[in-house]
Amino acid sequence: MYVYILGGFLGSGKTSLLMRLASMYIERKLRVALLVNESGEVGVDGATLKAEGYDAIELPNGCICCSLSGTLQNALRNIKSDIDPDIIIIEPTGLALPHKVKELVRISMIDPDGCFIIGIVDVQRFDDLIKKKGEFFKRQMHGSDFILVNKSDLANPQRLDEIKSWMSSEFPEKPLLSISVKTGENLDKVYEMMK
Ligand SMILES: Nc1nc2c(ncn2[C@@H]2O[C@H](COP(=O)(O)OP(=O)(O)OP(=O)(O)O)[C@@H](O)[C@H]2O)c(=O)[nH]1
Ligand SMILES: [Mg+2]
Repeated sequence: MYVYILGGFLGSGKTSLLMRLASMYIERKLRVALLVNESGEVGVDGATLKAEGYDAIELPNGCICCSLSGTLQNALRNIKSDIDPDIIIIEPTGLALPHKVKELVRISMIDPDGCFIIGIVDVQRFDDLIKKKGEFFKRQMHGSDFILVNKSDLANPQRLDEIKSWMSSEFPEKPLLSISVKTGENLDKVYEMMK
């Protein structure tokens, strides 16, 4: 069993990607469990600091496969014992720090074969995010095993290159790929990276 955590700011495309990946796994007859942590927070300008103190994740009632579980760790243990999927994909809120989620996975004792963080960057709001929440953004990306620059359909090639250069100078060791969940660009490559 492999666990993937989708890290990325509010609106970066986590849920969209989660659904596309889930259907790719299902098409290939793999069992996938999704854990989504709704933020319920809209217009959360001042909430970034609050998110930095995130210790545990409370799952919403609408949690896809574990509506009885109150916490991420319980949910993970229940998923493992009840479903035992090939893949678990977790979407924390856009204000969570994914490396903290990874730590929760580690101490939950579900003992996955691997646990990876996928960082998602929003092309459309890139400048704004860097300007207003640059430090938080970097902390969010810091723990990623690879980084996806999403919404490539909304940027011209030059702009896309600028963003990718910025990301690779900031995170030189991390694999980087531009994708569009909307058009499907490079999603097959993402799938390959995840196996
Ligand atoms: N043009 C374009 N829009 C996209 C793409 N991916 C996602 N979106 C749109 O971006 C918006 C936010 O996408 P979500 O998948 O809800 O993003 P999220 O990260 O789950 O958002 P939160 O859970 O609120 O943090 C939606 O309107 C999506 O349709 C893409 O590749 N291109
Ligand atoms: Mg979402």
